[in-house]
Amino acid sequence: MTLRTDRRRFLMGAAAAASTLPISGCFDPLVGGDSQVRDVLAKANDLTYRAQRLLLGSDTLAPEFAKSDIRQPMRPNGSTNPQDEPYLALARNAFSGYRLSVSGAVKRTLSLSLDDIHAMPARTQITRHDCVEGWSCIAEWTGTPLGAVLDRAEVLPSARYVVFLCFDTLANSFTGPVRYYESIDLQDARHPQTILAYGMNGTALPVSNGAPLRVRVERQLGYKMAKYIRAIVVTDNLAPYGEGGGGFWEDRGYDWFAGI
Ligand SMILES: Nc1nc2c(c(=O)[nH]1)N[C@H]1C(S)=C(S)[C@@H](COP(=O)(O)O)O[C@H]1N2
Ligand SMILES: [Mo]
Repeated sequence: MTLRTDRRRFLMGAAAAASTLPISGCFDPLVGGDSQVRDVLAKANDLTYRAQRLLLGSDTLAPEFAKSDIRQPMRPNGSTNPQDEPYLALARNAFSGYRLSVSGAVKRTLSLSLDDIHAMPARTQITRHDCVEGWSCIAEWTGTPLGAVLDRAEVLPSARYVVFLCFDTLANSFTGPVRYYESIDLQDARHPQTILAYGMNGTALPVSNGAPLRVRVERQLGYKMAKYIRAIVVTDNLAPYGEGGGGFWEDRGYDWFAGI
Protein backbone atom coordinates (compact mmCIF):
# COMPACT_ATOMS: atom_id res chain seq x y z
CA MET A 1 0.00 0.00 0.00
CA THR A 2 1.62 3.21 -1.13
CA LEU A 3 0.12 5.34 1.63
CA ARG A 4 2.23 3.44 4.13
CA THR A 5 5.27 4.34 2.13
CA ASP A 6 4.19 7.97 2.20
CA ARG A 7 3.87 7.77 5.95
CA ARG A 8 7.30 6.22 6.27
CA ARG A 9 8.71 8.94 4.05
CA PHE A 10 6.99 11.61 6.12
CA LEU A 11 8.37 10.19 9.32
CA MET A 12 11.81 9.76 7.78
CA GLY A 13 11.56 13.40 6.76
CA ALA A 14 10.92 14.25 10.40
CA ALA A 15 13.91 12.20 11.55
CA ALA A 16 16.11 13.78 8.93
CA ALA A 17 14.94 17.26 9.90
CA ALA A 18 15.70 16.51 13.53
CA SER A 19 19.23 15.47 12.71
CA THR A 20 19.57 18.38 10.22
CA LEU A 21 20.64 15.98 7.47
CA PRO A 22 19.84 17.16 3.97
CA ILE A 23 17.04 15.07 2.49
CA SER A 24 15.57 14.61 -0.92
CA GLY A 25 12.62 12.82 -2.48
CA CYS A 26 10.37 13.51 0.50
CA PHE A 27 7.63 15.27 -1.40
CA ASP A 28 4.20 13.74 -0.92
CA PRO A 29 2.16 14.16 -4.16
CA LEU A 30 -1.09 13.62 -2.25
CA VAL A 31 -0.65 16.76 -0.18
CA GLY A 32 -1.16 19.10 -3.12
CA GLY A 33 -4.54 20.82 -2.96
CA ASP A 34 -5.81 19.95 -6.45
CA SER A 35 -4.19 16.54 -6.89
CA GLN A 36 -6.22 14.22 -9.14
CA VAL A 37 -4.94 11.20 -7.26
CA ARG A 38 -6.36 12.70 -4.12
CA ASP A 39 -9.75 13.35 -5.74
CA VAL A 40 -10.03 9.72 -6.84
CA LEU A 41 -9.05 8.56 -3.38
CA ALA A 42 -11.58 10.90 -1.81
CA LYS A 43 -14.36 9.52 -3.99
CA ALA A 44 -13.37 5.93 -3.23
CA ASN A 45 -13.35 6.76 0.47
CA ASP A 46 -16.80 8.29 0.23
CA LEU A 47 -18.08 5.01 -1.26
CA THR A 48 -16.39 2.92 1.43
CA TYR A 49 -17.90 5.16 4.07
CA ARG A 50 -21.45 4.84 2.71
CA ALA A 51 -21.14 1.09 2.14
CA GLN A 52 -19.84 0.47 5.65
CA ARG A 53 -22.50 2.67 7.18
CA LEU A 54 -25.16 0.65 5.31
CA LEU A 55 -23.68 -2.73 6.18
CA LEU A 56 -22.66 -2.08 9.75
CA GLY A 57 -25.50 0.09 10.95
CA SER A 58 -24.83 2.51 13.73
CA ASP A 59 -24.46 0.41 16.85
CA THR A 60 -22.58 -2.72 15.81
CA LEU A 61 -19.98 -3.36 18.50
CA ALA A 62 -16.32 -4.06 17.87
CA PRO A 63 -15.21 -7.40 19.37
CA GLU A 64 -14.29 -7.27 23.06
CA PHE A 65 -11.82 -9.63 24.66
CA ALA A 66 -10.97 -11.22 28.01
CA LYS A 67 -8.14 -10.09 30.28
CA SER A 68 -6.26 -13.27 29.35
CA ASP A 69 -6.17 -12.05 25.74
CA ILE A 70 -3.93 -9.13 26.75
CA ARG A 71 -0.61 -10.73 25.93
CA GLN A 72 1.57 -7.71 25.33
CA PRO A 73 2.11 -4.20 26.64
CA MET A 74 0.21 -1.60 24.59
CA ARG A 75 2.66 -0.39 21.98
CA PRO A 76 3.03 3.41 21.92
CA ASN A 77 3.04 4.89 18.41
CA GLY A 78 3.15 8.28 16.69
CA SER A 79 3.82 10.99 19.26
CA THR A 80 4.83 9.33 22.51
CA ASN A 81 6.35 12.18 24.50
CA PRO A 82 5.06 15.62 23.47
CA GLN A 83 7.53 18.44 24.07
CA ASP A 84 5.06 21.28 23.52
CA GLU A 85 5.37 23.69 26.44
CA PRO A 86 1.63 23.93 27.35
CA TYR A 87 1.58 20.15 27.56
CA LEU A 88 4.76 19.90 29.62
CA ALA A 89 3.43 22.53 32.04
CA LEU A 90 0.30 20.45 32.65
CA ALA A 91 2.25 17.19 32.90
CA ARG A 92 4.57 18.66 35.57
CA ASN A 93 1.54 19.04 37.86
CA ALA A 94 0.10 15.60 37.09
CA PHE A 95 -2.48 17.30 34.79
CA SER A 96 -4.28 18.91 37.77
CA GLY A 97 -4.66 22.12 35.72
CA TYR A 98 -6.02 20.28 32.68
CA ARG A 99 -9.34 21.38 31.24
CA LEU A 100 -11.09 19.74 28.31
CA SER A 101 -12.80 22.41 26.26
CA VAL A 102 -15.96 21.39 24.39
CA SER A 103 -17.27 24.03 22.00
CA GLY A 104 -18.68 24.73 18.54
CA ALA A 105 -22.17 23.62 17.51
CA VAL A 106 -23.35 23.07 21.09
CA LYS A 107 -25.88 24.81 23.30
CA ARG A 108 -23.50 24.85 26.24
CA THR A 109 -19.72 25.26 26.02
CA LEU A 110 -17.92 23.05 28.55
CA SER A 111 -14.60 23.26 30.38
CA LEU A 112 -14.15 19.95 32.19
CA SER A 113 -11.44 19.08 34.72
CA LEU A 114 -10.22 15.50 34.99
CA ASP A 115 -12.22 15.22 38.24
CA ASP A 116 -15.35 16.29 36.34
CA ILE A 117 -14.64 13.63 33.72
CA HIS A 118 -13.93 10.92 36.31
CA ALA A 119 -17.29 11.72 37.95
CA MET A 120 -19.16 10.99 34.72
CA PRO A 121 -20.41 7.52 33.69
CA ALA A 122 -17.50 5.16 33.02
CA ARG A 123 -16.98 2.26 30.64
CA THR A 124 -14.19 -0.31 30.53
CA GLN A 125 -13.54 -2.37 27.40
CA ILE A 126 -10.84 -4.75 26.20
CA THR A 127 -10.38 -4.17 22.49
CA ARG A 128 -7.89 -4.62 19.69
CA HIS A 129 -6.03 -1.62 18.32
CA ASP A 130 -5.11 -1.94 14.64
CA CYS A 131 -2.52 0.44 13.26
CA VAL A 132 -2.39 1.13 9.53
CA GLU A 133 1.26 0.02 9.69
CA GLY A 134 0.07 -3.55 10.14
CA TRP A 135 0.43 -4.27 13.86
CA SER A 136 -2.28 -4.86 16.48
CA CYS A 137 -2.43 -4.81 20.29
CA ILE A 138 -5.14 -5.86 22.72
CA ALA A 139 -5.54 -3.59 25.75
CA GLU A 140 -8.09 -2.57 28.35
CA TRP A 141 -9.39 0.98 28.17
CA THR A 142 -11.39 2.92 30.75
CA GLY A 143 -13.07 6.24 30.13
CA THR A 144 -16.29 8.14 29.82
CA PRO A 145 -18.50 7.70 26.76
CA LEU A 146 -18.04 10.64 24.41
CA GLY A 147 -21.83 10.58 23.98
CA ALA A 148 -22.26 11.54 27.66
CA VAL A 149 -20.00 14.57 27.19
CA LEU A 150 -21.90 15.56 24.02
CA ASP A 151 -25.22 15.22 25.85
CA ARG A 152 -23.98 17.53 28.57
CA ALA A 153 -22.97 20.11 25.96
CA GLU A 154 -26.22 19.61 24.01
CA VAL A 155 -25.23 19.22 20.37
CA LEU A 156 -27.14 21.43 17.93
CA PRO A 157 -29.08 19.76 15.07
CA SER A 158 -26.77 21.32 12.45
CA ALA A 159 -23.74 19.40 13.76
CA ARG A 160 -22.13 16.56 11.78
CA TYR A 161 -18.62 15.99 13.11
CA VAL A 162 -16.58 15.94 16.28
CA VAL A 163 -13.04 17.33 15.91
CA PHE A 164 -10.29 16.47 18.39
CA LEU A 165 -7.52 19.06 18.76
CA CYS A 166 -4.33 17.72 20.33
CA PHE A 167 -1.38 19.15 22.22
CA ASP A 168 1.36 17.44 20.21
CA THR A 169 3.08 18.56 17.04
CA LEU A 170 4.86 16.37 14.53
CA ALA A 171 7.78 17.88 12.67
CA ASN A 172 8.50 17.55 8.99
CA SER A 173 11.22 19.21 6.97
CA PHE A 174 8.73 20.50 4.40
CA THR A 175 5.81 21.66 6.50
CA GLY A 176 7.52 22.44 9.79
CA PRO A 177 5.70 21.50 12.99
CA VAL A 178 2.09 20.44 12.45
CA ARG A 179 -0.36 19.86 15.26
CA TYR A 180 -2.14 16.50 15.40
CA TYR A 181 -5.90 16.54 15.05
CA GLU A 182 -8.64 14.10 14.07
CA SER A 183 -12.37 13.97 13.43
CA ILE A 184 -15.22 11.45 13.36
CA ASP A 185 -18.90 11.69 12.48
CA LEU A 186 -21.59 11.97 15.15
CA GLN A 187 -22.63 8.36 14.62
CA ASP A 188 -19.20 7.13 15.69
CA ALA A 189 -19.02 9.81 18.37
CA ARG A 190 -22.20 8.46 19.94
CA HIS A 191 -21.29 4.79 19.49
CA PRO A 192 -21.36 3.04 22.90
CA GLN A 193 -17.68 2.00 22.67
CA THR A 194 -16.43 5.48 21.76
CA ILE A 195 -14.88 6.69 25.00
CA LEU A 196 -12.59 9.45 26.19
CA ALA A 197 -10.09 7.15 27.87
CA TYR A 198 -8.12 8.13 30.97
CA GLY A 199 -7.17 4.59 32.04
CA MET A 200 -5.31 1.75 30.35
CA ASN A 201 -4.78 -1.83 31.58
CA GLY A 202 -5.95 -0.86 35.08
CA THR A 203 -3.67 2.16 35.56
CA ALA A 204 -3.82 5.85 34.67
CA LEU A 205 -3.28 6.40 30.94
CA PRO A 206 0.51 6.77 30.45
CA VAL A 207 1.97 9.77 28.62
CA SER A 208 3.18 7.46 25.83
CA ASN A 209 -0.42 6.39 25.12
CA GLY A 210 -2.00 9.87 25.24
CA ALA A 211 -2.35 11.16 28.83
CA PRO A 212 -4.43 12.66 30.17
CA LEU A 213 -7.17 11.89 27.63
CA ARG A 214 -7.35 10.03 24.32
CA VAL A 215 -10.30 8.84 22.31
CA ARG A 216 -11.07 5.21 21.47
CA VAL A 217 -12.98 4.72 18.20
CA GLU A 218 -13.06 0.95 18.15
CA ARG A 219 -14.38 0.36 14.64
CA GLN A 220 -11.66 2.39 12.94
CA LEU A 221 -7.88 2.30 12.55
CA GLY A 222 -5.43 3.60 15.15
CA TYR A 223 -4.70 6.97 13.58
CA LYS A 224 -8.33 8.03 14.22
CA MET A 225 -7.81 7.67 17.98
CA ALA A 226 -6.43 11.07 18.90
CA LYS A 227 -4.15 11.15 21.95
CA TYR A 228 -3.29 14.21 24.10
CA ILE A 229 -6.72 15.79 23.48
CA ARG A 230 -6.90 19.44 24.54
CA ALA A 231 -10.20 20.43 22.94
CA ILE A 232 -13.25 19.02 21.23
CA VAL A 233 -15.11 21.05 18.62
CA VAL A 234 -18.51 20.03 17.30
CA THR A 235 -19.03 21.28 13.74
CA ASP A 236 -20.71 20.78 10.39
CA ASN A 237 -17.55 21.69 8.44
CA LEU A 238 -14.05 20.18 8.57
CA ALA A 239 -12.48 22.71 6.20
CA PRO A 240 -11.13 25.13 8.85
CA TYR A 241 -9.05 22.44 10.61
CA GLY A 242 -5.54 21.58 9.49
CA GLU A 243 -5.56 21.39 5.71
CA GLY A 244 -9.24 20.45 5.68
CA GLY A 245 -8.90 16.68 5.26
CA GLY A 246 -10.33 15.93 8.70
CA GLY A 247 -7.13 14.74 10.34
CA PHE A 248 -3.36 14.96 10.45
CA TRP A 249 -2.84 11.79 8.39
CA GLU A 250 -5.85 12.47 6.16
CA ASP A 251 -4.17 15.74 5.15
CA ARG A 252 -1.31 13.49 4.00
CA GLY A 253 -3.48 11.13 1.93
CA TYR A 254 -5.05 8.67 4.36
CA ASP A 255 -8.75 7.82 4.25
CA TRP A 256 -10.95 9.91 6.54
CA PHE A 257 -13.18 6.88 7.13
CA ALA A 258 -10.83 4.12 8.30
CA GLY A 259 -13.39 1.41 9.10
CA ILE A 260 -12.11 -2.06 10.00
N1 LIG B 1 -2.16 13.18 19.25
C1 LIG B 1 -1.80 12.08 18.57
N2 LIG B 1 -2.68 11.06 18.49
C2 LIG B 1 -2.35 9.94 17.83
C3 LIG B 1 -1.10 9.80 17.16
C4 LIG B 1 -0.19 10.89 17.26
O1 LIG B 1 0.93 10.86 16.73
N3 LIG B 1 -0.58 12.01 17.99
N4 LIG B 1 -0.82 8.65 16.46
C5 LIG B 1 -1.96 7.80 16.05
C6 LIG B 1 -1.60 6.46 15.60
S1 LIG B 1 -1.02 6.30 14.02
C7 LIG B 1 -1.81 5.35 16.37
S2 LIG B 1 -1.56 3.77 15.78
C8 LIG B 1 -2.26 5.48 17.77
C9 LIG B 1 -1.24 4.86 18.68
O2 LIG B 1 -1.76 4.81 19.99
P1 LIG B 1 -0.84 4.21 21.11
O3 LIG B 1 0.36 5.10 21.25
O4 LIG B 1 -1.67 4.14 22.35
O5 LIG B 1 -0.42 2.83 20.62
O6 LIG B 1 -2.45 6.83 18.17
C10 LIG B 1 -2.98 7.66 17.18
N5 LIG B 1 -3.26 8.94 17.79
MO1 LIG C 1 -1.24 4.05 13.55
